[in-house]
Amino acid sequence: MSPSPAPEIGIAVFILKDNKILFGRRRSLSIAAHTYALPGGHLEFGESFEECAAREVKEETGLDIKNIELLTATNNHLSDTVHLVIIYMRAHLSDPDQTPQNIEPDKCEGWDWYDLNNVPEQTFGPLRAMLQGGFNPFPNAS
Ligand code: 8DG
Ligand code: MG
Ligand code: MG
Repeated sequence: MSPSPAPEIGIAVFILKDNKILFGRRRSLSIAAHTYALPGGHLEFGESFEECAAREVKEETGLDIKNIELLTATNNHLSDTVHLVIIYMRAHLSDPDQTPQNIEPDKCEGWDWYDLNNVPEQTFGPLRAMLQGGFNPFPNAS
């Protein structure tokens, strides 16, 4: 008998710069192909959420981040075989002059900053639902 599928734990990071958020368009080999998503990845054994956020952001964009904070989590049972627990974090650039690099071009088409009021239409499903529901990752959000 094959083992039951287990939930995946993903960390997704809102990197905030002025009033903008960093998004990248995912390539076809990944889950949620062609959608725009936040930098992030899977929590590794023994890692804290903050360590995972800093590691994935560095691996995917080359950026160093600070003020890494937990925002919220969503529980997404998307199909018979896909169950994602997504932990959303927020962070700022350690050096505001840093620019994102596309370090994993096989996974991502490239990174760009988007205004909260003008995020790409084709956003990763659970993230889109959150943003359309009025979720605001900025610290001064009312
Ligand atoms: P890894 O192999 O480097 O550990 O992971 P990855 O290749 O970077 O993983 P990922 O697909 O980018 O993200 C991990 C999980 O999180 C994956 O099941 C998809 C899910 N996920 C969301 N929303 C978002 C999001 O906005 N950004 C990212 N990166 N992943 C997200 O549900
Ligand atoms: Mg990754
Ligand atoms: Mg990733």
